[in-house]
Amino acid sequence: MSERTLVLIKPDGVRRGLVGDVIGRIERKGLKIVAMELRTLDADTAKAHYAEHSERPFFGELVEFITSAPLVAMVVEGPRAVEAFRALAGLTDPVKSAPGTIRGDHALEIGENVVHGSDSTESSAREIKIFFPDRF
Ligand code: DAT
Ligand code: MG
Repeated sequence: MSERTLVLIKPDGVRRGLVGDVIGRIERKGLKIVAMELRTLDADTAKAHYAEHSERPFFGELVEFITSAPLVAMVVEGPRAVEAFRALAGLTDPVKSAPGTIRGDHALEIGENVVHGSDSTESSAREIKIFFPDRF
């Protein structure tokens, strides 16, 4: 019944000191952090993670941004963890995202929306393998 999802606190979130806020929300919800690391991504890892967006016009900026400074990568576990974290995060566009969500409370720009959460269990399996190979 339990699922795993890949959560990233992106470089804007780390730079702005929002790591504690995001972790607090995950923990208060009852989800469990089962792996966590602060790291700066190389371009190949970033491109692999965002492969589904490789043809989009913003792909170059996306890779540049996500590799620009340290991020926090974690594996979060719990019942319906994928959907549960997406609900905590809010919508991709922070302005459309309800207050009370991470993006709704902390961001204004689509390109700097504080967190990533896998969008399905297929995506989470793929993404967890990129960030934490051999761990799960
Ligand atoms: P999400 O992060 O909500 O899963 P996504 O997978 O569609 O959203 O896009 C991945 C990231 O790419 C998103 O968090 C921010 C960036 N992005 C998406 N759409 C964008 C756009 N129209 N302009 C600039 N950046 C965009
Ligand atoms: Mg996505």
